[in-house]
Amino acid sequence: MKTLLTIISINLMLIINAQYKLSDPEATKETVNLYKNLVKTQGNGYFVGHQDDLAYGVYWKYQEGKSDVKDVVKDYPAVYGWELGNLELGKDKNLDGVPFDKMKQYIQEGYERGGIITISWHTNNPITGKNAWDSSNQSIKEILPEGSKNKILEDYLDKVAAFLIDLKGKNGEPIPILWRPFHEHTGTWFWWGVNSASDEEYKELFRFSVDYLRRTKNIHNLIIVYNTSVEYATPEEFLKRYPGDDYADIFSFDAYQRGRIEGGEKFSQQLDTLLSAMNLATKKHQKISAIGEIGYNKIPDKDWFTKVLKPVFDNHHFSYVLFWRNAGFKPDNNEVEYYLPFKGHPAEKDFIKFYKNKKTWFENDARNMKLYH
Ligand code: BMA
Repeated sequence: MKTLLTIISINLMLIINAQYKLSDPEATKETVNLYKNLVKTQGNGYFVGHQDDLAYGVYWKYQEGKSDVKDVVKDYPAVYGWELGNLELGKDKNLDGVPFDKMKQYIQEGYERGGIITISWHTNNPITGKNAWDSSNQSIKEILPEGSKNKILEDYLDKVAAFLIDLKGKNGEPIPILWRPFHEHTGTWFWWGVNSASDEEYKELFRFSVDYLRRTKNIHNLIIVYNTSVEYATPEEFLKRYPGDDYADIFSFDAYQRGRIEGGEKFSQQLDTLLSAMNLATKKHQKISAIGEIGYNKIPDKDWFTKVLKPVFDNHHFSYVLFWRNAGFKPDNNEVEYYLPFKGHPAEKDFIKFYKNKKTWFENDARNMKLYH
């Protein structure tokens, strides 16, 4: 009886997984392998990631091999987040000061060790020339095909393409990238957000950019991440600006706890709602789900990981979660920002507990899973 049930459930898994298809039919071998492995492992646990992990931590910058995560749990994160903002302007450092040539090395290192790479892009506003947070435009028509400023967007994408093309593994193979452009689009703060681009304009921007990288630039190592902020409660709302099945592989949202520690319960409930609604959408469209960004700045609650996150994470299927960056002190606005504990932080013990949980996968787990094979 038990064997029969196992056979049925394995076959059922195969049938379900067979419907999953990467949006780029020309994707490279390693990209297809990564995608299939993300589909296969989803639900058994989740990969844990960190933005800018290898570049700096709260009290250090650019030290070979160092990582706040590794200092605490003796393992690197499974997912490495990197950010391309300012690359489009021809600068040699991103908007947070990370040199692009170093970023390339870190990406190669993480990939060679078996980790997963995801990239976001707080791109400059091509209409006003100001930064990503300038949402003063009420339309983005000008930068879409036929628009008078379409060339500026193409020029930005050319710079992104050159960077992506340069990301190669030891054998010269393109490194698969989870590409998360025009993120948090349900919010109002970015120039591609809800107050600054209509739903149709947003979809067109998304499709145009993906097509440009795929077709014009012949880039086929991207797994595309569709990413909202927290402004939805139903799958329909989540998909309001969805560019279509050929333009997305992973569905995700970004969410942060803010304010008092007592708000933890409310944040758990919010995560539960966001994951439930998103997962109805992922099921319908046969896509992978993930949490694109998360955090509670400075982690004021020393039990946050196992008390607030773990219970709700354990109740849902999703592939990975990315904690935002350990920026430390930011001289530009005199603020301190970090989302994972460093050695000596009060939440260190709790994060180690979170690490030891079977469902959380860090780099050693990812390497053992041979995600690119
Ligand atoms: C924000 C903050 C900023 C940073 C931006 C892009 O959430 O961390 O300091 O410039 O992300 O990485």
